[in-house]
Amino acid sequence: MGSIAVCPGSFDPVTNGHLDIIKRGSNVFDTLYVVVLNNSSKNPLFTVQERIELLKQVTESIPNVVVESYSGLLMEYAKQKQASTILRGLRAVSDFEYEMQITSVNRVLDKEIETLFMMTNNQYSFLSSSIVKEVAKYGGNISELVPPVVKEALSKKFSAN
Ligand code: COD
Repeated sequence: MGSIAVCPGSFDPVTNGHLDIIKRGSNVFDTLYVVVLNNSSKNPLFTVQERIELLKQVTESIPNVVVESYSGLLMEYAKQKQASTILRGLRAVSDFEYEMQITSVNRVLDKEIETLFMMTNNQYSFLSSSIVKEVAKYGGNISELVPPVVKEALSKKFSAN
């Protein structure tokens, strides 16, 4: 069995920053599960199914990436997949406290599975799903921030509202 990692997130929606971490992660691990989970402190714009569809479309050329969703705890999912590693992206110092908190909780839940952090590509250090939604909502140009299918999905969402 090769190396297995899980890249968890809300992905509401997937951005070029996420995609960069997913691509680089897929070069490091034999199999990378990208999993859409619930973050109870966020109020999502896209349904889980919509987020999965977008992730599948933007990762279809990466053969060792598998996209799924899970409604329980991240560590339960990782155990089911026999993953050795949780892969997270780090953007700025502001991410640190939050990441340290969830990593510490996850370590209490499972001591065997390690969390690894990949530094953002400088080009995407400012980028988040929230920023993208904010710009798209007011009709700004998000072409450099998200893949074309995501741009289209966002304009549909906001024109429907
Ligand atoms: N550059 C680099 N990395 C980035 C960028 C960028 N521009 N943007 C985002 N990332 C990284 C993030 O740092 C993160 O590692 C990943 O991409 C996903 O980001 P988000 O914002 O989509 O996902 P989060 O932070 O909302 O994910 C939180 C979880 C859903 C993983 C968490 O809430 C969770 O595990 N939920 C399941 C329930 C659970 O197990 N809870 C216990 C632990 S809190």
